[in-house]
Amino acid sequence: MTQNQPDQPDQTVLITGASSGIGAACARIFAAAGARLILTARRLERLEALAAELKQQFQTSSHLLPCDVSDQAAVTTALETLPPDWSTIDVLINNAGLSRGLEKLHQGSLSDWEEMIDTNLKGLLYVTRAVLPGMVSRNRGHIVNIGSIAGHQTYPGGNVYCATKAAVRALSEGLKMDLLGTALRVSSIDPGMVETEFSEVRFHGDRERASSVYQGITPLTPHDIAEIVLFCVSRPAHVNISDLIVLATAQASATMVHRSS
Ligand code: NDP
Ligand code: 8X3
Repeated sequence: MTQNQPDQPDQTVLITGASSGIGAACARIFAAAGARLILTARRLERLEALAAELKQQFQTSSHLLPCDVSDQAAVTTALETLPPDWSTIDVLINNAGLSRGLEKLHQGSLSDWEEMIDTNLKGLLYVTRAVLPGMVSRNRGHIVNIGSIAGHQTYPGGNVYCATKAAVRALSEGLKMDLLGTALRVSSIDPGMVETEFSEVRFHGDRERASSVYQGITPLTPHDIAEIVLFCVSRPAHVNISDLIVLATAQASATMVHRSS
């Protein structure tokens, strides 16, 4: 499956936020490529259903790790107590994340801000801190962070969400620098509009408002992004795709979208 040992398809890939959207699509595409999967998210029943599907379709071995990435103690314990045959992680896909609200900063909800910062930024750090030492000691591994166009360009009401994704971009850059001289690779994949549960979560379950986000355009699909993640991971060992912005054809920037009426 991957660049380092193409003759060993059974690399172990840990995907955060595997219960939905881009994370679930990554699970499917890496399973099809022959990977073993560590699937994490808070909703265990969804992970169980996904693992059963992948077992049936691709004979995939999955290890389920129900976990809230914003709970530092839970993350550390979960990763420290992995069974020995699951503790060598080759690829980490830091995908778990969310947006909450689209209010102007002076009207924003502090709990929404905290949830975004704790998940998108601190959660990514906790998981990475727990997984990375093993990769460094083996001199082998690939970290893929799912950033966003929002980490490159801020949009009205995006304030704190955009700040967390700008932070993810800075962390990806910093990590690449810190790992210079090792064989480890770091990639940031930064999508624009992808139709997932993202907008429903942003608007606290308001499905009508969420679906209006994608009205009149053909948005990216989670599978589109998963294909790109797999492409990054399967490049030859000397190729590090550092940062990729991926937009729907109908989107030109964080704020410019062409909608057919
Ligand atoms: P979804 O809402 O469909 O999926 C989000 C995933 O993150 C779920 O699996 C959810 O699992 C998990 N998650 C959220 N909070 C936590 C938490 N505290 N602990 C563990 N897991 C958590 O959205 P997407 O697939 O769209 O989002 C995936 C990533 O892609 C996010 O980082 C998002 O910011 C980014 N992104 C999305 C874009 C889009 O337009 N959709 C564009 C650019 C980037 P559970 O609730 O079961 O814990
Ligand atoms: C998600 C895409 O444009 O809503 O990161 O910020 S956007």
